[in-house]
Amino acid sequence: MPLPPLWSLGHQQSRYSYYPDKLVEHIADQYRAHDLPLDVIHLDIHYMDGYRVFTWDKSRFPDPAGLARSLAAKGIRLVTIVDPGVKFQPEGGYTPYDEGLAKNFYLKQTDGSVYVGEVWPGKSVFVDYTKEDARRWWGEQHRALTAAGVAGIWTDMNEPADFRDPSGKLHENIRFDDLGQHTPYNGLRNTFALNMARATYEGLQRLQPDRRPFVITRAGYAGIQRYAVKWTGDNNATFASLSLNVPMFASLGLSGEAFVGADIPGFIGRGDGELLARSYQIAAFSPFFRNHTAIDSYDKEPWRFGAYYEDIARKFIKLRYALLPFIYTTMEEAARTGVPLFRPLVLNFQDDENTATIDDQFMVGDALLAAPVTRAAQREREVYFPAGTWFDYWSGAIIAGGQMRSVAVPLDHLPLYVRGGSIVPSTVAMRHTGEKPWNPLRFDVYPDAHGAATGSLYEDDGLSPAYQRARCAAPPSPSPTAGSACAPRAPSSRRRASSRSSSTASRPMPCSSTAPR
Ligand code: NBV
Repeated sequence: MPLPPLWSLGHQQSRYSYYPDKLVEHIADQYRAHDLPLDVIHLDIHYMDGYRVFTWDKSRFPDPAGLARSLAAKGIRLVTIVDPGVKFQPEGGYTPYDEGLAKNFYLKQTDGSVYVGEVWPGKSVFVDYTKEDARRWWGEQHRALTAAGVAGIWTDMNEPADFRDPSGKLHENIRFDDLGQHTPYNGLRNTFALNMARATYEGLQRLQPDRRPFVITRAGYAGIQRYAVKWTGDNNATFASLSLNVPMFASLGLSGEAFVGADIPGFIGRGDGELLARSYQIAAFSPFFRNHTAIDSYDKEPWRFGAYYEDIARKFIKLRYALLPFIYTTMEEAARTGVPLFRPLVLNFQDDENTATIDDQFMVGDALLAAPVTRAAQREREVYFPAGTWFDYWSGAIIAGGQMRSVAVPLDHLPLYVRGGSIVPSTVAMRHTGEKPWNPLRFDVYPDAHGAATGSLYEDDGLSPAYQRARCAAPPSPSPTAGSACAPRAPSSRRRASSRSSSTASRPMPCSSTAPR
């Protein structure tokens, strides 16, 4: 996957759907008033004029650019949903439909006619993204959104969903152009979302060459990570659904999709404060970090559940922001190597057979081990510690590895441990990722049994694709000198540090924040 913009690792809020613009402003203001960090608000399908993609409903959003500017002043970006179904409007008046038709870009049937399905706008047509010029054209359409200041695109319904004939029988007549091979629909359907995401990603690259694109997708195919972040779709607001997070994120990560996440605390159904608290404890470490809810569902912003639960959500949202130096560094590793941020234990401890079946604990990078709670009313759980030395993240207490332990899990507590031998960079929580540089920058050193520890810090502008030019040609130097693998003035830098102490400390030893910046 490409390195994402730093802001896309921040906390995000969505609803099906926030409108009008005043409500969006209100949500942003509530976030700030409640001292809850937030980087993004998502606009779901009701921002469009009659669900016509690449339009704005002018009564709900009379001045989208003004809204984006006002949110930007609060450090919040806008992401808008874009569905593949283009409203079938033969009577005219909808330019994207007319243009796509004139250019012969829509999926056709064996008799040469355009396939007309049905999605939110009613009768709809679908772009044949196997055509390069159609992909380019689709990408260009996003100008209607980026020109208004939209920072990212959320592609949905891209299986593609079609209400006309859920059996798929009618689709048997559809042919993809597929470089003139006219491949039957079923032969390429699974690549529809991949090619749509590619069209979107490359379109954003062309429209905003100085920005890293941010695209979210529901559907995908091998290679989707090159273009889009995967969220796991319409989950239930239940503990049963929450318990799937760890196995799903870990499996997606092992499949090359390192940037993944699920709707917090769940899309369908009500969910309660306890579920919200436990959801945030996992989501704080899932790369994509978004609260979202269904159209007919209860509001699920953290303050809707009462102060007690809101406080727990805040604690974990702030933990996420404080750990961003570590998380961003590990995402850079994922972009460079494919090794994900969110890992099953078996990835880090491949020689430990006990880890092979653990799907209710996870590693965050190489350093952190989390053992979340995914059952209602659970106040104690077993945690497995692979061999080595472990530090309780909260108390600093040392735990010997190679054992199973029972730990107390009050609702405000996530069992979180640091592997001895790690150096974890962190900063202070902020209202949004762009509020200020990571200053103070803190390095917590957790020695192994020999008193040694290593860790990395990756920094760049967080926004532009300049990192691709500046990426170090050589792998990071294992020497303790910071920044030795990159030229000092390069726009990005990865520093690797080691530390060796003569004794094993009973508490992590915070280094000073005076690292050269
Ligand atoms: O666009 C509306 C929803 C969206 O909120 C959700 O996140 C998607 O997974 N969308 C599905 C279509 C309707 C679902 C009932």
